[in-house]
Amino acid sequence: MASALSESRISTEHIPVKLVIAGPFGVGKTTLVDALSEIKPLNTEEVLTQAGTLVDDLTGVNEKTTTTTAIDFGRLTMPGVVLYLFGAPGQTRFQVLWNELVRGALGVLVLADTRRIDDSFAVLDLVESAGLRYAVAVNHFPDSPDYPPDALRQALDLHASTPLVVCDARDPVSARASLIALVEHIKELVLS
Ligand SMILES: Nc1nc2c(ncn2[C@@H]2O[C@H](COP(=O)(O)OP(=O)(O)OP(=O)(O)O)[C@@H](O)[C@H]2O)c(=O)[nH]1
Ligand SMILES: [Mg+2]
Repeated sequence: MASALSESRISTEHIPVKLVIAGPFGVGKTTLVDALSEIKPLNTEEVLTQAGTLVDDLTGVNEKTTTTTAIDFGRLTMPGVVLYLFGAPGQTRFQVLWNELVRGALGVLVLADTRRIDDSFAVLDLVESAGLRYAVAVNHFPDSPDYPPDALRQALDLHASTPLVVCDARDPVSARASLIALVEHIKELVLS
């Protein structure tokens, strides 16, 4: 989406920052990158086939017709920084791309879905074992259960300082607030 969110022009004053958007299959990573990007986002979507129904669980996202097969890419300019957003593919069979994808990334926004919390564990393990800074954004769907933040934090086994926000990945304002939570967290860690 060519966004009116980002009015500022990129200059040498803008520090380039690479961020990765990760999370399980169908959690809304591509949707979030598309909602935020001020340039036409790069997508690598392929149509979901009948064969994939055996391995890709469409529970809760049965309207979904495509899946990311390599990356999503978008850009968002904020005061002083230009964020380069790299959306990861969701299925564990694409984890082979992970090391390349996160190389040079300043942090990761992990999207989660409260209808299938367990699905986030694999990606959280990857992020933590790579020592990456991260924040968690719960992408809220109409039938998502609302857990108290403490219960959710416990279920996801998050450190007390890890930001946990709820967002609507389709909404640029909400999606942007998730990224800001991540960027502020990174800033705190880098400056502390
Ligand atoms: N209701 C609702 N639907 C959403 C939301 N975010 C995404 N969707 C829908 O949910 C589906 C999944 O979105 P994607 O953005 O393709 O998910 P993804 O994480 O990129 O999926 P993979 O790349 O296949 O892992 C799509 O059909 C979206 O339209 C949301 O916040 N609310
Ligand atoms: Mg995707």
